[in-house]
Amino acid sequence: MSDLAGKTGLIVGIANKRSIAWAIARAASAAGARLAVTYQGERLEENVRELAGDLSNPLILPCDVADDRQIAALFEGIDKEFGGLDFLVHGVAFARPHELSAPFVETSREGFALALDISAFSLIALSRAALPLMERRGGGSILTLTYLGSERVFQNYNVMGVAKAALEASVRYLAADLGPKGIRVNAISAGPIKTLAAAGISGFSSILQHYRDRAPLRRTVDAAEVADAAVFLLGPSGRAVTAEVLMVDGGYHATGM
Ligand code: 0WD
Repeated sequence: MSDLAGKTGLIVGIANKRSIAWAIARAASAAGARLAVTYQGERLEENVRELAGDLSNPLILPCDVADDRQIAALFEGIDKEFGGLDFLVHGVAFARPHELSAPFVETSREGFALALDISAFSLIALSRAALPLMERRGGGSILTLTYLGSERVFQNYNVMGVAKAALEASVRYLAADLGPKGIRVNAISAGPIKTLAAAGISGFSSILQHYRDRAPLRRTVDAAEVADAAVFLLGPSGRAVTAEVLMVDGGYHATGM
């Protein structure tokens, strides 16, 4: 595949080799893109640097999406090196353990604000910072990752479900705002995949089994399958698609009884 040949992209949300954002980075790189990848703090720097060794000529920069100065510095660095940006992948989410284990009614004000800030507002902040760089390229494609917990109740997903609902609404509002500039904004709603973030949700294995039992394809999905759909949305094949939440979940979302 060379759908992304000559394009430059930014991938935010790589924690380790299981991260969905990493699968997307690999697929985008294989499709010909040159990438900037970020790490959140020193804790993840080594992981990300090691993984990025597989990419061709990557730009590796820090970015904690809770910090406006780091966002500004990130885009300065990208501007300097790439002189513009064709696509952005947002694969970031966070909720405190308390909010993922206590009954939902016990959600704290701070825990709610933090989950919504990191998991939803950050898409707006990154899109705003990417805007001038994408305008310089005559358009762009922005992609985030969401989950069906935005619409339906999954045990222990709690405040993250609320954050994903806000994220999906943000996709639509950003798409309306940026569409006239040729910038598309979409989300992939992935089926459950065992990653670091997923490990924070107790009972996650039983969610996986439920998908194996009930999804029309009778299996779970893997990160490489999500990445293939991402390359479609990021590249020219997806050029007429915006404001969309694409389900990549083996069809689970369509099931009732
Ligand atoms: O089943 C799953 N794994 C699904 C994940 C199903 C459907 C959607 N998703 C979503 C997640 O909600 C998230 O938005 O996909 C996205 C990527 O998640 P992932 O690949 O499952 O998880 P992980 O590999 O942990 O990457 C998320 C990363 C963080 O990792 P940890 O686990 O260390 O918090 O988001 C990053 C961090 O690297 N992150 C941040 N990055 C910058 N600034 C921040 C932050 N403040 N907080 C978290």
